[in-house]
Amino acid sequence: MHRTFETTTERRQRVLNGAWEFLTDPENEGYEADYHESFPAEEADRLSVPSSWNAHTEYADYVGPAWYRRTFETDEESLLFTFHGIARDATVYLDGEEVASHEGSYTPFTALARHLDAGEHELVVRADNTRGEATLPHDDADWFPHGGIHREVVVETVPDVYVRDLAVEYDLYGDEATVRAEVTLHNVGARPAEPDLTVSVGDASVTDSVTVDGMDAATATLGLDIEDVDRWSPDDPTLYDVTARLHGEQAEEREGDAFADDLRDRIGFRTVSTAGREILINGEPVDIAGVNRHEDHPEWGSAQPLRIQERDLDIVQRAGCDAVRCSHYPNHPRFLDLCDEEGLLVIEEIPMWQVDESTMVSSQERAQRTLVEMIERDRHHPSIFAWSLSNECANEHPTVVDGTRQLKWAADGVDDSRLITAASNTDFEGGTDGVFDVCDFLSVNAYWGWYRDGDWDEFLDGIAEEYGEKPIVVTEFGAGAVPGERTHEGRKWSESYQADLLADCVDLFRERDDVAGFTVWQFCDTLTDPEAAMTRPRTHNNKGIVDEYRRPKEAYRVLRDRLADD
Ligand code: ADA
Repeated sequence: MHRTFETTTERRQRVLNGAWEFLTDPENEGYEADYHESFPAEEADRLSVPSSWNAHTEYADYVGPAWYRRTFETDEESLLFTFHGIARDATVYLDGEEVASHEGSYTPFTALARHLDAGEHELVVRADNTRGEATLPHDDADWFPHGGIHREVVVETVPDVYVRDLAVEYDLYGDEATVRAEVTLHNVGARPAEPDLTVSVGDASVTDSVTVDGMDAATATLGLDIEDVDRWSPDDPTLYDVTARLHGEQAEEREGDAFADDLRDRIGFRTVSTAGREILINGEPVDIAGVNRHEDHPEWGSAQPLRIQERDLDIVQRAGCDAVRCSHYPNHPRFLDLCDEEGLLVIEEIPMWQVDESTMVSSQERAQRTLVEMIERDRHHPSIFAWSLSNECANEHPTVVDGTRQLKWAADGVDDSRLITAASNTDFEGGTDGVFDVCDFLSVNAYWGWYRDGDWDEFLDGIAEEYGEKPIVVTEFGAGAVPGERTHEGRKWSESYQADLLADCVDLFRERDDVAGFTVWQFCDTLTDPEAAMTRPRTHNNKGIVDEYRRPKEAYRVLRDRLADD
């Protein structure tokens, strides 16, 4: 499953995992109208879904378009397809007709096939992992451009009137909550419908009837009050089920034809705020001690089987960490479920990575779309306490500041219950950061002791002075260590150099009252863009505290020892 819990009880849900036919298309010969009939199945390979094709030795370096194909059987019914992640651009064809297209590897998109005939149908997906100047991320991003269907394809049987979306907001007063649930219904039938809609949160529920015209959508907002709320907190991560359920009989013409559909998610009640230099959850200060985590594994590429997600989280927690920065993109939704369950604190980011002034303009629309898609997908996760708008952009330029402010407005429009941040290396580069103004807390990336010599204390003093009374989180710091490189001298690229630097930094950050926390760069060694091979030994970013197979380096032990006494 793509989540850790059932998202529906009424719909028949299938995940189209397993082997799909696969063909690369280096010449970009494109799609012919009858490709679904002429797909050269005898030439096609078989590739597992979900996975990235680059995790298969034969396609390890392949960047370009490729085709996937499979068939499936269905009864006469309407099907809702959700593609949870295709890297990077995708076009989907059902029985030869284009039914969806989407840009961006890390956010989902859907396609609805209305009233399909019973029998066999064909799904063809064109995926292209080529990056360009204005794509997100752009073509200089240093993490590997994995391609393919790397997250689940979920197919659900939906009735004519179904719940298209459920968005829940709440206000908390002590142990009472006022909940507002905005539910969008879609009617793919010709006749108007008036189903009963019940929204439940834990044991509380409210019912109303909603009118939705034929071939139309309608949004209803239902409110309910919850008493004796058990708050979600890192120490006690209580979750509540929220369900939007359609039921009742159709009034006329379709006697006996009952509505039956549901969509389920989970929320946790908690507040997020700042006070002076502190980040507060439920009004209590939290010390953020975490890691940056890319979705990367030698056997799976950017795909994430449940076991890897569970194990990664276990390794993070065993180090004594309580936080994850999803660098640099929306993570798999099931990983966020695990973070909710375990009480982790999460910063989630969009892949606006090292963008200059002109790219801030040319990629603004894409960035806003990705941001809204991320927040709409993830707004119910209590573990996420901050949305990060960008990483290391040219924040000294007014154009970049303006572009980032527009992103903040876009985020606020969907969810204003979390903190906003943007990770900056501007001061490390010797400039002044205009984006910090837009942020609720300052996310600072710096590599003193690695790329450059310098004094961390002085640097942080400067930040604290320059940007006023806001919490500081050091969101990136660290050193590269080739796994197994152990030297008496402790030179760069050795595990001991990395471990010593990490120990000094962590001690310093924890001593300073103005630093609310840190996230180590990075959790595990990850594959980099081949272009970076000459500066990244093994074509990996070796700053992981565990290697790519999650074997601990000395830095992991040092971090665990440091955090153990908490
Ligand atoms: C930057 C960037 C990371 C990574 C890191 C490094 O800070 O945000 O994605 O590239 O540098 O290892 O140099």
